Amino acid sequence: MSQLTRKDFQTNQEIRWCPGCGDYAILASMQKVLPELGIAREKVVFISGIGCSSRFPYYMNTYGFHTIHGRAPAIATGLKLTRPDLQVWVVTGDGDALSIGGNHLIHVLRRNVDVKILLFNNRIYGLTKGQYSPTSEAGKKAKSTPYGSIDAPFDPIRLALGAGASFVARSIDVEAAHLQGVLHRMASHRGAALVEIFQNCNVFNDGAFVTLTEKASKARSQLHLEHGKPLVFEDGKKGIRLNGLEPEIVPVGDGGVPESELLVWDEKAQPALAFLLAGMGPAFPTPIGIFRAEERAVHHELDEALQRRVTETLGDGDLEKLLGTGDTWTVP
Ligand SMILES: Cc1ncc(C[n+]2csc(CCOP(=O)(O)OP(=O)(O)O)c2C)c(N)n1
Ligand code: SF4
Repeated sequence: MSQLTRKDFQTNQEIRWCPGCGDYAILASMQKVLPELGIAREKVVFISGIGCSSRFPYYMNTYGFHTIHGRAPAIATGLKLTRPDLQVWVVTGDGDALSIGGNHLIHVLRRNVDVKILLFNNRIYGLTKGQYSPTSEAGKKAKSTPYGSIDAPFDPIRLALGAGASFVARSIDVEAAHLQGVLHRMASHRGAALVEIFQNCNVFNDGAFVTLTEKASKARSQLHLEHGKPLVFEDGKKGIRLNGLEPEIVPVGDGGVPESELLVWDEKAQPALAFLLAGMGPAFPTPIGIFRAEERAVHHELDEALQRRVTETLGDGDLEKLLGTGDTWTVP
């Protein structure tokens, strides 16, 4: 197979995202990473639900399905079971994945289906023109909440950890190098891998992540999770220490605490710590990177093993016979 390039993954479709939308940067990162994986285009499939982000498969020169609202994980599960040789990516938005599709999302993670999920989180419904979403902050004024939302938002990272996801990460649309690094890790992970990507919807929720992306504030606002490294931010001047079960911000170095007192990140540790970091709250920097990466049994392999075991003891199945056993009756 000749070496593919980013261009090979672009299509001739007119891109129908608003100018300036964060989706463009995510698309560019994905198209940069795919040729580096060395997988044939016909072995790659993108499956989406409904939303602006879910238009993604049209812009990828691979196989793809633009499916129904919230149901991409179900379609991806079916595809992976019948064609385990394919690399299956799911593209979804915060509304698509966490509202109408919340149930499907938790089960694809629980089952550890070998799919890679890109969850574009712009904390708003983009396609339907600006209603609040399950990740919109309390008090959010939007088209559907003109006096402010009274709902507590939930955090996709905590939801994924709670569902037993074997790989959970967070990145940002405009942090290309970081996002591409996470995409590489997801591609090599065996099992369900989810990345929450903070994505700017410059039309209906502009600037939702501005403190994380602005040059002036990003060093104090982003906390990079790197396996085996102590948790430091603000150019190494501050760190995170655990005081019992409470994280605290401490100064590091001259006059501060020694680095040895800081929390050292372990993406393979039991998920309680990742859960704690994900919920640190607004007074803390926002963790970016891989919260959890764990090897555990993969859904389609468990299914294949089960089929082998049953066939060895009971022989090949016969669907007609199975349907005809037990109580059957004919409807006149
Ligand atoms: C069954 C059904 N209910 C509602 C809708 C309307 N709808 C389309 S997209 C969407 C939400 C999209 O928001 P999000 O997933 O955050 O994606 P974004 O557009 O922001 O990328 C909704 C409610 C629909 N298409 N189908
Ligand atoms: S509405 Fe928002 S999310 Fe949708 S294309 Fe426009 S900027 Fe992007």
